[in-house]
Amino acid sequence: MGFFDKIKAGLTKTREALSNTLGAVFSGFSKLDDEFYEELEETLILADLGVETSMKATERLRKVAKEQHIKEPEEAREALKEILVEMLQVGDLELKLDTKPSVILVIGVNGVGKTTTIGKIATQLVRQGKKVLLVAGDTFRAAAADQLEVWAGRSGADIVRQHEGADPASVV
Ligand SMILES: Nc1nc2c(ncn2[C@@H]2O[C@H](COP(=O)(O)OP(=O)(O)O)[C@@H](O)[C@H]2O)c(=O)[nH]1
Ligand SMILES: [Mg+2]
Repeated sequence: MGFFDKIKAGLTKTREALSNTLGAVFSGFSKLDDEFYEELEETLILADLGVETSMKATERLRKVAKEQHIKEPEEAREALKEILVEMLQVGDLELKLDTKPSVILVIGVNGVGKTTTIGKIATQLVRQGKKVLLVAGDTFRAAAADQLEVWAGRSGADIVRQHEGADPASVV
């Protein structure tokens, strides 16, 4: 499987959830009223697009529909497609790993997907033949390091961890 096919396959669940529920929104309304936009925004959020992106996309659709005199939900579907594609153009996101060693610091509030993302990145880098070391700098909860250890096992990366409450700097 090629790189883009892999990404496509990986996104199958998201894509299916999105197209099923979005389809229902567009076919469930006969006109583009406030209720339609509310339902659309909620559907985008539930399909994992993020609150901010969902709100932005819905606002843009309102604007485009007004400017282009779009009245039918079916036409709006095409307009939304263009809006979402445009919003996906976020520039160069490539990881720059030219230095040896390269360090990726992952930070973020609880539950946003740091550990899962670390697992995914580690898997890709290991597959590229790189030597990957996960470092469990979050020593606040023992479970955080346990979870990272599971991902190290899955991805084939090495791991450095310490006991709960250890000085994160000492682990790093
Ligand atoms: N829907 C969805 N769930 C995710 C995604 N990434 C992580 N999760 C889930 O979100 C929850 C928190 O993820 P985790 O990686 O532990 O977040 P962390 O606290 O930032 O380390 C877990 O149940 C993950 O399975 C994602 O891209 N989409
Ligand atoms: Mg975590």
